[in-house]
Amino acid sequence: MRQGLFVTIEGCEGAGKSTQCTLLALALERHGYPTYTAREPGGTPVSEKIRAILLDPGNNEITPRVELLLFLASRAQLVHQVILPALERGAVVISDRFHHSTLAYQGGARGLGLEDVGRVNAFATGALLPDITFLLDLPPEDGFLRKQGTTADRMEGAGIEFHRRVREVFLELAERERERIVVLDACEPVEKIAGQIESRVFQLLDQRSGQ
Ligand code: T5A
Repeated sequence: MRQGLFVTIEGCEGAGKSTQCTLLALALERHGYPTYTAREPGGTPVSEKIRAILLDPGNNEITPRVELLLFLASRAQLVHQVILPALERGAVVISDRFHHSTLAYQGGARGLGLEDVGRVNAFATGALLPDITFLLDLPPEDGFLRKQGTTADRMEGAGIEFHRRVREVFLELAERERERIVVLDACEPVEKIAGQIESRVFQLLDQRSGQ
């Protein structure tokens, strides 16, 4: 039975997701909450091998459907090997990206369709959904500026129009799921964003312990 809290952090390239996942985990651990942090794609030995295939810029023959299925294969392994057991133990699980990324990148920007992608994702995850999602929003150009000097992976090399579409779909999803997705301005200072995320997560944990 699921008892923990499942938090996901989403956004375009360089939005600050990894930074905020780390800060949230540290804050939770300081308060004594058992915490597990995962990244997507990846997070298990098998999923990390799939990540390497997906991000290798040399794999330019991968078709959109194969890309989708590889992201979901990585996620299925992560969910069943790590996330569900951690939630059952009562941990707070923080995932650096989850299904909203698949909807935005593969469903929207690659054109596979939100409904079809949503259905295959539900099959892969057993319909696991986050309790809350933080969408770190910023123009993709600004995210790429932050990553200047690093080598672009296969997804980053998809072009600026692709990444603009990703951002648009993230914002559309946030409109549709106002009860689950909190949109935060990723241009704000790191500490301010961290404070916003922490206060919402601790509020949810307090609500649960009061039940
Ligand atoms: N993908 C993933 C799909 O297409 N479908 C899917 O289903 C999934 C799960 C993953 C790729 O796969 C795609 C999306 C991606 O293209 P990745 O390497 O994990 O690849 O890429 P990202 O998740 O985008 O990770 P990044 O490292 O690019 O970005 P982050 O984690 O958002 O940013 P972060 O925290 O590393 O910060 C980047 C830089 O900005 C600074 C940091 O110090 C760092 O230098 N920074 C800030 N600077 C100013 N103000 C702030 N508020 C800042 N916050 C961070």
